[in-house]
Amino acid sequence: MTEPTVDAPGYPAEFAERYRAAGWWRGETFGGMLRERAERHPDRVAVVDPAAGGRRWTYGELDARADRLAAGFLARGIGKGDRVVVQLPNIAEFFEVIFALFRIGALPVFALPAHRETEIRHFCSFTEAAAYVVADVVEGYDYRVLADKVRAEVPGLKHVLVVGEPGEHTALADVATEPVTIPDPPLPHELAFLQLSGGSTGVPKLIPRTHDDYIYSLWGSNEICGVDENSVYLCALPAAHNFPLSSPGTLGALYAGARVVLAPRPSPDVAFPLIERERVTITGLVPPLALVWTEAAAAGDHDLSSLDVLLVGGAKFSEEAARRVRPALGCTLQQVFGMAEGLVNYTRLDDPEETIVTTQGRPISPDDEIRVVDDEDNDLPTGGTGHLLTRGPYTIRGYWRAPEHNAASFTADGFYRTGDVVRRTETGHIVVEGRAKDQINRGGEKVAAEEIENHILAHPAVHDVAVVSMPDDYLGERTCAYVVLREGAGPVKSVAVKKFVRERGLAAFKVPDRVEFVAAFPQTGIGKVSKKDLRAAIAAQLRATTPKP
Ligand code: AMP
Ligand code: DBH
Repeated sequence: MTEPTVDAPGYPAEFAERYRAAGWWRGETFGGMLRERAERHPDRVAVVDPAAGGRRWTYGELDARADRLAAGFLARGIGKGDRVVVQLPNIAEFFEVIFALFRIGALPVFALPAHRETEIRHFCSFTEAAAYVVADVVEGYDYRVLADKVRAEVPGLKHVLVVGEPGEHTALADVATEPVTIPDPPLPHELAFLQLSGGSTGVPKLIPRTHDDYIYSLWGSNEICGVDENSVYLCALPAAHNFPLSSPGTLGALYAGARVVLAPRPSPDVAFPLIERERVTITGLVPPLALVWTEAAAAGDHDLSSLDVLLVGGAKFSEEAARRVRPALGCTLQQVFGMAEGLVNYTRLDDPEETIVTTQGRPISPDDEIRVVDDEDNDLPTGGTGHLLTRGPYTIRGYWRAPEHNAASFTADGFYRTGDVVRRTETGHIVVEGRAKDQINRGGEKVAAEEIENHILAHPAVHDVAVVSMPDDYLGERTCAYVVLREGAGPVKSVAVKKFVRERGLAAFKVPDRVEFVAAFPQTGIGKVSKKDLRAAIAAQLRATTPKP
């Protein structure tokens, strides 16, 4: 095995050699890539941040800022291999911070702005983070208060760095110093960062990505999505999420020497004026937002004619909604079915419209190995519906510090068990048919049933709980918690259960949308809770109570 780290399985040497020989792994690092672009075109705009009165950082400026902040991190004792939890909104400093960390070989851990105390505490303690980076107040929420709590609970966390007013903590602006020579810069095959998995287990797992493998997913995506130096990518989703980060995302755009425009929010009232003003050519959305944009575009108040490509992914995009994109927005729809663990599929820009609206695309790489198997891992013939397993030049071989999960999530020969149920067409396009993992996909936001069940079980009146998905017109799915109360427990209201989960300090999207109280759960033949029956029950109940349009 090559050794990206002792903490996670690397790519076996024979595969690493193959991926290098094929030209997928180019031997670049993120730090080196930004330097090269900055030297080539220092005055080209890299990042447009309409917040903070509107800032435009050139490649030269971003590069210089990353250098200064890298030196500041080193001066504070943050160095190669150290983990730094980064929880920032869509602001220019996000890139300054991550490129500074990339440069010194410290590993960003990509938290989302929605995460709260429980998740951040876990990220900081599990990764033994040296630092936690936040912005002061975003959308009315004070992240310094969150940082206070986390710091009190995670003694090893030495630094809290704040973009803006630092309060009790350290201002990020005070960290940067004169650039220094980096003592031990990261190598291309080494880890670059830890990405989060939507997960299906009690706590979110961390995904170790290398410079080589991730950079391949960037330029591979750029070629497929038509991103070049003239592109303008609008980052409408949370920047730290794998989709807007890499498919082809902000990092793909920076790799191409293109321009990144940051949207503080993805709603049409914010995004459409930015598209018009900055002549945005490409962006990515989850299905619920794509629906909202399609409807809002009909009003015609903004000139969206610069938009060439709209990527939609993160959750299944219905065929019906997909058909409306081109007429409404005047751009090509590109479906993307990806995962932070690696594999990313795209419909191609020149695919027939039928393929674009009815499939979730095909892999980036000729070296992406795809298997569709039955419950016993037997390969199915083309067209058969089964479990998707994958292995390839940018798909991890194991989660970070999770040997027991790895045994279940990967085959002995290194295929990742995606948990998705798919079929493949004759053209090699993948159609997502369902899911075998115990997860709810709330319009692209993943909720691991077990994680929420554990929190609800902590409620003193709760005897047992099962969290399942229920169909939803807007999000595709929402969460429903079926609860069995303890014998003799007084009546509990569903709002009380929701409040209980919220107060445990979880991201709002994990609070159950609905709580149903039952006397007992339906069982499978072998006496396990039948989630299939619970899903059917709530779906039937919703059908019976929602009036037909
Ligand atoms: P994660 O592993 O948290 O990065 O989430 C990736 C998962 O999101 C995939 O395994 C799928 O379950 C789901 N997903 C992503 N894109 C799509 C899509 N276009 N259609 C259906 N499911 C998707
Ligand atoms: O859902 C995802 O995680 C996802 C979707 C589209 C992703 O990671 C990606 C593209 O890269």
